[in-house]
Amino acid sequence: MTASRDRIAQPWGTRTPYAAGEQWPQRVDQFLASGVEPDSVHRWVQSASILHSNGDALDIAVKDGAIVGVRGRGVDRVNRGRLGPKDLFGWQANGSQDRLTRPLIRVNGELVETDWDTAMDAIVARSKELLQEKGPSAIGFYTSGQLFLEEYYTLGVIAHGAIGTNHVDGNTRLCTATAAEALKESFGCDGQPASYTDVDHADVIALFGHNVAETQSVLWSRMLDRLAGPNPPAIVCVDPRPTPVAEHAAVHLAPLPGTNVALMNGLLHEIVEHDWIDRQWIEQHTVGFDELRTQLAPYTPEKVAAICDVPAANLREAARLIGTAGRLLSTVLQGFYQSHQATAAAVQVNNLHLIRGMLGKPGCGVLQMNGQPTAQNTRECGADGDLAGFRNWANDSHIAELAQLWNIDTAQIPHYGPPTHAMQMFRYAEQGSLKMLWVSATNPAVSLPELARIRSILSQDRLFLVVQDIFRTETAELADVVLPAATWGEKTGTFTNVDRTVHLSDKAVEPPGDARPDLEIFLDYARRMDFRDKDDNPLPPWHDAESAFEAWKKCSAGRPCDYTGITYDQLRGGSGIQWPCNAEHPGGTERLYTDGQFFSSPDYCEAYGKDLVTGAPLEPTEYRALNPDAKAIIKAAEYLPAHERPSERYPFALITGRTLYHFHTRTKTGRAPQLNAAAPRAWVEISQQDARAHGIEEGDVLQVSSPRGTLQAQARVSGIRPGVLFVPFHYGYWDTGGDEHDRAANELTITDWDPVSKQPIFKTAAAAVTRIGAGTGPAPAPTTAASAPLASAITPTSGGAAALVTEHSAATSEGNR
Ligand SMILES: Nc1nc2c(c(=O)[nH]1)N[C@H]1C(S)=C(S)[C@@H](COP(=O)(O)OP(=O)(O)OC[C@H]3O[C@@H](n4cnc5c(=O)[nH]c(N)nc54)[C@H](O)[C@@H]3O)O[C@H]1N2
Ligand SMILES: Nc1nc2c(c(=O)[nH]1)N[C@H]1C(S)=C(S)[C@@H](COP(=O)(O)OP(=O)(O)OC[C@H]3O[C@@H](n4cnc5c(=O)[nH]c(N)nc54)[C@H](O)[C@@H]3O)O[C@H]1N2
Ligand SMILES: [Mo]
Repeated sequence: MTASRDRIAQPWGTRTPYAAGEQWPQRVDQFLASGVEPDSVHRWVQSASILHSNGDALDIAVKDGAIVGVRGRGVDRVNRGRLGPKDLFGWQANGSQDRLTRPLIRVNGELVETDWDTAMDAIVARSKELLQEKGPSAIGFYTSGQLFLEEYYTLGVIAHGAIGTNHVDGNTRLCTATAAEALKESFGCDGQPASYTDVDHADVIALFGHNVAETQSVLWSRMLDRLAGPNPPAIVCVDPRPTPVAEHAAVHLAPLPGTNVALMNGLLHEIVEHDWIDRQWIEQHTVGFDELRTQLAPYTPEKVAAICDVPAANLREAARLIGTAGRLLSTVLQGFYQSHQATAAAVQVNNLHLIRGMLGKPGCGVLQMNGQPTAQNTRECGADGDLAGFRNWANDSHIAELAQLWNIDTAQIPHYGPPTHAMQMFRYAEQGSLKMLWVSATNPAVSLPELARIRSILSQDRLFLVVQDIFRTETAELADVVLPAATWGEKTGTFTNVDRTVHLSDKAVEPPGDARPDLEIFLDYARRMDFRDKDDNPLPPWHDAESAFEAWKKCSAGRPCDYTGITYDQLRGGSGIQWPCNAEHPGGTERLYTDGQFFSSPDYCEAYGKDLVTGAPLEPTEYRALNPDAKAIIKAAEYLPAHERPSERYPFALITGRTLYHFHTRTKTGRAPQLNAAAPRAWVEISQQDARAHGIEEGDVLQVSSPRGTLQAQARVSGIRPGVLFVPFHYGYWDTGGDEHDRAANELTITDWDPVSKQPIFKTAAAAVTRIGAGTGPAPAPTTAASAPLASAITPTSGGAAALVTEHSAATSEGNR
């Protein structure tokens, strides 16, 4: 059956219901530019989506050397052909007239066009000068979760190996540092235990601070199809906003922001009290349960209800569902990772599974979610404050392995302390010890907290700032040298989604002008710097994407993220493949920890762990004493109130986050007409109760202020819980024509981070709101999801004929939700 749907109005498309244990039916979504007939497409080139972490496999339609559309890949295990709105429409940004096509260099205060030799020679001259005068610690790299595996591994080898700086991190610090840390704390190593196929088997799915409907919309379609089929799962939702997940939940807990640890301790308390635990599994496979039980004692439902401001009865009901589930799947994302006590809270979700023995079986597992499409690879390849192959910086034999692989001296790889985290790198730049910062594929002038401070750091004369992007972003405007990159569709490489599925993305078209793939840029830098290994061979020795991938395979051999069984050829044609994939598991691995064995032995583990409250690292000897036999680690944490709480002057809790139609700082989605029209400007979500108390109506212009700054936007009176304001963080000022900063959420956010994962806190701050005046109509916020208005007279969000998408499936039932 073939249907045509406005996929701005109906983001999740047509339902294809299925029952527990069945395979998710295929539905192939296709969108082509207007006027392009399917049979006029010249080539379909294999890839996967790059605007979230789901890894939806797709083919890129090419006609006359240009991208003209996309089609989902029905054979793929991840999406079975489906695509989300950003996947369907976002590719149009590639063809934007305002792509960067030539390098830029600052001359007399202005950025002017130049050639590659001039741009690269300026970077090389500054690098050499700094290395000679100040040493490697004067140079830092701030990269992304949006490049390809081959690019991260190359950057990691250049930074950690050839230069020897410890200052290498990614925007993944803002994104999934807590996911990685929570996995290390509980299982001794990064790597997702679960698989997306667990959605097909679960009978309870619990989502913790995760608005999957808007942020991994195809994964939500999978859950919706289970909900529409026989014996559907019960959904538990923990989120202060009325997300689509909350609407479909059997229990929705809407805690005060920043109280997640109290809430989790409350759930665990009930589960232990009722003995809904698997004692034998705990005994055989874990350490630390007794400390947990002691820690939980005070967290009675009544006490927790008071801290979180949720009804005690709902807490009990959520605990009962989770505690009695036969097959429990949990997901965790930014409502935990970017909130107060991030790692401590995320680890308590792992604990739910450890005390119930719910791991490594169909329908049982934890997804400590990723956000960005390639964040998993930033972590695996050591471009973000981890070391390549999930190696442990505090284990000398792991450093020796890397030195041998890279054929350099062990002493050349910095490991005197943990790799520097992003917020600390910006602090070093502020203080002046970091003198050159190379930013690739991220836009910190909009995405970091407390933007007034970030602007002042990045604009300093004494900081040499290199920005490698595809557009002239707010950050590029502050650079000394801007390098024009080729992007997805214009270069080849691999990347790995949340559930360890590796996809290949092939080059479909030529990049615009002189733009070059990020991999080529990094390798060109290495050649011009003349980096060498011990035998005087070029370092890194590889020369293109496939040779970089082959080198990475050697680095991954024997580690949890083992890619040795994967080749580019195997990734072409069929479905993506889940790592580990090696001689023992030639077809890949669906679930980790099926045998209750963990990657946590003291000699093998990625990290020795930290104190969940203070972040103090454990000594190797302490870890060995705690966990000699490679078990999973149950770690308890007490709840502590957030540093910045609502006060008389700033009476609201401010949270920030996403909408379905935009990706981050909108450099791509703001240039896709259907997506931009669906959410053209920023807004502020406020509850009806608070709106009434402040004389605010839908569409009124508000000023929101925090101790850091202010912004102005129209009010959306929504079902958000009272006492909380929500602002989307997508809106910078590249497209306002001016330099006014007062619409970016990060003007308001606080410079503070989780002590364990060092992830900045974007979801716990205090703010005040003032009504400035009436607006011209309702807020420019979508009506389809969490930002839906309470007022019914507002025109629903729609993309009209321009957003019609073809959906092809064997059998479907009608309806969007
Ligand atoms: N459409 C879209 N999709 C995306 C992205 C995008 O920009 N746009 N970005 C991708 C990336 S990089 C990421 S990291 C993911 C993020 O995906 P999500 O984490 O799902 O998205 P967010 O909107 O940041 O936050 C999720 C929810 O956390 C809730 N929340 C806020 N504070 C708290 C709290 O203290 N406790 C609890 N329990 N909940 C809280 C918010 O109400 C919000 O609904 O999305 C990915 N997918
Ligand atoms: N207040 C608040 N702030 C947040 C968050 C929040 O929830 N609230 N979320 C945080 C999270 S989870 C994230 S992931 C970050 C995201 O923050 P950023 O990473 O700053 O956001 P993006 O807009 O994705 O920036 C990516 C940049 O890379 C460029 N680019 C795209 N493709 C390529 C390529 O192939 N090569 C190169 N060289 N460049 C490319 C894009 O044009 C864009 O400028 O924001 C964080 N900041
Ligand atoms: Mo993210």
